[in-house]
Amino acid sequence: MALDSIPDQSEVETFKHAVLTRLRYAVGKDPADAYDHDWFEAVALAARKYQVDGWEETTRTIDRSQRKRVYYLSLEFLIGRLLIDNLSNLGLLEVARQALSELGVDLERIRLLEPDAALGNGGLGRLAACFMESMATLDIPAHGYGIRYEHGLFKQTVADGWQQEHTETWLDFGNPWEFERPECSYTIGFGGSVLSEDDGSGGQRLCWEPLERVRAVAYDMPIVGWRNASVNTLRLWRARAEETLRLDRFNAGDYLGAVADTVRAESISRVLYPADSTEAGQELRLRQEYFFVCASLQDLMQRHLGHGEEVHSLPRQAAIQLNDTHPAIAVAELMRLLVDERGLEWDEAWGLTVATLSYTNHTLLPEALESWPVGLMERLLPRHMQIIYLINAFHIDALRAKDIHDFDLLRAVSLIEEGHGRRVRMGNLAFLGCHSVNGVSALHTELMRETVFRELHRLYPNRISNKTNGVTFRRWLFQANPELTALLVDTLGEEVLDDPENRLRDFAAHAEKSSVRQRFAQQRRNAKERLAQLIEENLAIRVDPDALFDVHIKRIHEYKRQLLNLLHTVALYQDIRNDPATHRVPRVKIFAGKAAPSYQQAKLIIKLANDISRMVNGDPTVRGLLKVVFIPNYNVSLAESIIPAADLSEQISTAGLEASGTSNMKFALNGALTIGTLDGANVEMCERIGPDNMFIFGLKAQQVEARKRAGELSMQHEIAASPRLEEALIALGTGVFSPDDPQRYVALVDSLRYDDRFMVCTDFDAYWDAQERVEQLWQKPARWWKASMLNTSRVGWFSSDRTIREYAEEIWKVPPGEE
Ligand code: 26Q
Repeated sequence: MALDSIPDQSEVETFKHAVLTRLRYAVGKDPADAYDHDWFEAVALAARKYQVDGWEETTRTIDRSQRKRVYYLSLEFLIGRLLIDNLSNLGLLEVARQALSELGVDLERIRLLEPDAALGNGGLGRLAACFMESMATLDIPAHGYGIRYEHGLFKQTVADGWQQEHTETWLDFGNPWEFERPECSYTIGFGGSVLSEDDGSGGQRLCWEPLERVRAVAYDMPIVGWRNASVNTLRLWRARAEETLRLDRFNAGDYLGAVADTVRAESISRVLYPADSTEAGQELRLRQEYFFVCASLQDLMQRHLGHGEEVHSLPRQAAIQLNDTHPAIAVAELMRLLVDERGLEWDEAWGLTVATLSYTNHTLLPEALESWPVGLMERLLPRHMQIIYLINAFHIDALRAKDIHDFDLLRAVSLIEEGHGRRVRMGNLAFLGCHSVNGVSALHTELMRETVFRELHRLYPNRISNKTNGVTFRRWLFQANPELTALLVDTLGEEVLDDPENRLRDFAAHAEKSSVRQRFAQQRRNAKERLAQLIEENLAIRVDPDALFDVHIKRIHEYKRQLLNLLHTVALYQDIRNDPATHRVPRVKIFAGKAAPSYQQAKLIIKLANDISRMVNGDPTVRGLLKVVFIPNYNVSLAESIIPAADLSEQISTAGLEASGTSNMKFALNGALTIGTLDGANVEMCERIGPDNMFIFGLKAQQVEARKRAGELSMQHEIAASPRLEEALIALGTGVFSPDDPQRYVALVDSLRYDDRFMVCTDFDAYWDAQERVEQLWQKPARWWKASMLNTSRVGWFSSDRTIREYAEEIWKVPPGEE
């Protein structure tokens, strides 16, 4: 069914009935006194009924067929809103719209009442959500495992230009998509000691006696594939105390002590860590990691054995994918389960572990590589620490046996980092304990081989492979942009909905037709008008929908170089002031993104964006030519509104530092042109979209490396050679944008001048020139629209369906279902 086709009336009646029944019996309301939120809940519960029917069927079919299952372990699932996603994949979107309209309710209005489930920080979490949807669509029997955080990523507001964090409360009104499974719970141990006991046959067995025990309770969310394919499960764990009230303490009058253990236990699933790169190892984070790994492994082992299988067939029946090193403790935990609890020999257990597990790396930033202090590990997970030492010893012995004695090599591949304070390197643990290690774009994978895993890669040359990221087109095209989708269906036929990867290519032929081009331009104009309205409602700033919308939305990070864009904004502003007559392209610079609460420099960048915004928007001399907006509280829903309205997508990270990027793909899919460095997946996008349809600039990864090696981080030459840059830096440094505190950006400017780690100054001129090319093309609308349509037409390969097929065939060895 096309997204806008007319629904069958009997289906509409059935759905209406389903909604009314739920409104009455589950929500407890009569239509006459139902609030919008009551309607939202009733509709979600009605949709859920259809999901559950499919869910039972999927579960039964998979159980019967005994197909190999995929387990996707991730501390983050950035799912966003689910109502439209679910209705649309169930083929019920128009049915629901019609049914509700007959009941006098507007689906568009109630869909906004759903909280945006933000159980993730950014790219890695959103990738996990796209993958879950693609696996269901491709009929791959998959289970996602994670944590049911009570509070997702903080809500961001901006006060006087500064980021403020507020607790996020997505569960306040309950979650209609989840099923609590109190009967499905496991005990998770922490601390204590390791005892040696008789194994009953004359030998000794080591046995961990934890001091503290917490329960993990399952909450399941059904994940439905496109056209109602499979319905898979996302199982999130909630921490509960084993004993809610210590009656002994209570009776002794120690009321607080009686609940203290409960608070401590339940804090594990209280809140998502709001950092997207590792910070100094915090105990609670390690507890979260072990908690969900331990529960998930017990659960999948129980399912495996429950089906009459024995442990040895685990790798044949299960593939466990680790989303970054966050679940890497799984290596030691699976060994513990197999050796201590099932009595397997070490070598046999190791073979099974490696064959079952695989690991995806998402970062090369040295400060983001996860490691834990040995002391903390010993205290919290004493048996795991022993196992890690053993893995390390066997590993180093095996190398020595192969006559490898090179001290530097042995030090680099060790699981233990010896420095001031010994630490466990989770990346090396994951590399050794998994049969497959993958990067997320071609460039990133190549750099993994050359940098972080250089030595391990020499020892295991076949272990690393590349799986370039993708995004689900159901959410990022069909749902986010129904108007463009309708145009695609009208020009390419309904097949484009089922096979956009291949069908979109044919859209290129239509780029020549002026009627299609006009409609294409019109839908973009409508999206921009809607975004302009959103901006006006939220920020009371008026922007012109005919201006070029230049968009930079993502986590705020120095390597993502929002600063480079802000310097360009300042330079452009000064240029316009100096000579308004030479400027012909009205532009709106749109920024959005959250900074980790403890990342001071990132918070200062947000303040700078807001300072610049206030100054520029208030200056009558540039009015009409430049506007700057920072939209607060960037999340999945906001991305869905902004991306279809973007003309220019900023993907300008320092080359070599962005593992892949995924918003770059979403923008191109919706027809934005990319201004970007040759970094992450931009490289492969450029190969497919063509350099004429993107604006590529700046140092390449190797050049960045060469400069770092040469120690050329002082930027005096570059700055002296670029009067525009010098002028922009002077303006910032002298408080032109911060008259209330002229010193505010002095340190920031100094760091750009004397230690430009992210090469902002080096790339400035090249970026300026690329922006000039943008303006030249913008002034030739026919050429711009053509390039824009070619972007949509040529990004089909970046579908997460393609990515998942590669994982399934090359890593998991699961045959695709009958698509
Ligand atoms: C680790 C330990 C303690 C606290 C926090 C963390 C932590 C949390 C999240 C570390 C990293 C992250 C998230 C990383 C991330 O989102 N990486 C992005 O992954 C995308 C999907 O592969 C890529 O497209 C991006 O390039 C990459 O930056």
